[in-house]
Amino acid sequence: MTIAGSDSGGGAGIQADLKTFSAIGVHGCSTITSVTSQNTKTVQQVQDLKPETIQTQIETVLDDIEIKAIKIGMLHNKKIAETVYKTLKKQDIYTVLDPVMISESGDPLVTKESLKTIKTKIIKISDLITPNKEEAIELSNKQIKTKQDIKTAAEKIWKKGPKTIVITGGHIDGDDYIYNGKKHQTLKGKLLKINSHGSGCTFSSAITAYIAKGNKPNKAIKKAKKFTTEAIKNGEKIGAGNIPVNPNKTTINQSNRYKTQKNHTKAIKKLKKTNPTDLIPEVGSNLGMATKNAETSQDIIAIPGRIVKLNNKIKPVGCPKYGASSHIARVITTVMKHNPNYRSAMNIKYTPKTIKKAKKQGYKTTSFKRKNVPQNNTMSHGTDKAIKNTQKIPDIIYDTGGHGKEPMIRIIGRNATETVNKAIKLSKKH
Ligand code: PXL
Repeated sequence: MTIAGSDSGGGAGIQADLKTFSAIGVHGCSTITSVTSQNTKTVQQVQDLKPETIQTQIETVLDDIEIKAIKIGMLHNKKIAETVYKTLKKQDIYTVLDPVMISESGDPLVTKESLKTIKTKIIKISDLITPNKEEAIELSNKQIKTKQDIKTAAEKIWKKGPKTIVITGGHIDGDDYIYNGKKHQTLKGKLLKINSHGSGCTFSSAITAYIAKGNKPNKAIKKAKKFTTEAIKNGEKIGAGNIPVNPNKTTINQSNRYKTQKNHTKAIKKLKKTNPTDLIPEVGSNLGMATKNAETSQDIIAIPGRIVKLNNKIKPVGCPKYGASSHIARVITTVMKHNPNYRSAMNIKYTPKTIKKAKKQGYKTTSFKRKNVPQNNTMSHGTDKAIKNTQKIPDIIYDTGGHGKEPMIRIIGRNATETVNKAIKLSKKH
């Protein structure tokens, strides 16, 4: 469960916490403390909920649902902080405190009086705390200028109650500093040059989720750092101000990669079963498929070492792998620039008869001449040139070769199985 404020801009607070919980695979409950009216630039208004409403949210959830860990975020006024303290102190649930003080836009998120309750009471009932540099200074009454200052501040905060202190390095050098009462540890990181929004909320709720899943604090912190780094990198500029983190994009990307791989594997299986060996050119063939929103060849799955003809059988040399091709990947990325729904291609042997057969079957064919495109990056230039002559994405882009270059047909499809089905229909055997 998260006990935090709502961010109408969807980047931080309750919204970031619940996205994080679901991305990590736990059921998230929420107690909303305040409703903020904000966008990527500013916090326009803060409406605090009544203390009773906060108390009943917590109690109603705890009364029925087995809460494994709690994260505390924004506690705007003293009454709210006191209520959370009073309601939670009877509990023995692992509690992570994100001692929120100021938003990324520079607006205050807690009153002076509330901060006092956080510093004296809320901190006492917290097992783990995740202050950034400024928050650590406030909590420890200690300036932070050197690495030794970070350690001293952590030790001072530890004395207030939490068993684990993580001073986050987003405003320092990207490393996180952990102290558990016995030893100091540095968790290496990279300082990202992104004005992100919601990273602190995401980090503390990721720790909470990993704790809820049974991880020890140190493991949970490590996993949460990795998770948060990805969420920051995946942020998208949706407004004029700070860039909200995206805790779910990695999961979605992984799911897209899995779906793409499944389709590609099915296509390769069909190719082996139907065995159209006459389609394999001298240099070998490859079948590629890109994920949705692919950006580089690393997002395109293909066969390492290509597909060859061996003992009259179609043989993929290696196992399907992302980033395994450069030629077919360049064809695909170029096609996708014209229409992102066409994410697959396969090169097959060129013969004039094959082109004739394709035309007879109603395939849309187009071609380029090697001598008319730059020698470097022929696949991209050639594909681009060929498509520019057409209204629709063609089924086939071919060229009749050049000095020392085998002529080639490239079949284009929306996915790998469609591409392979188009190819098989051109084989003499079918
Ligand atoms: O990042 C701290 C934070 C916490 N909670 C809410 C916020 C913010 C930052 O803007 O809006 C609701």
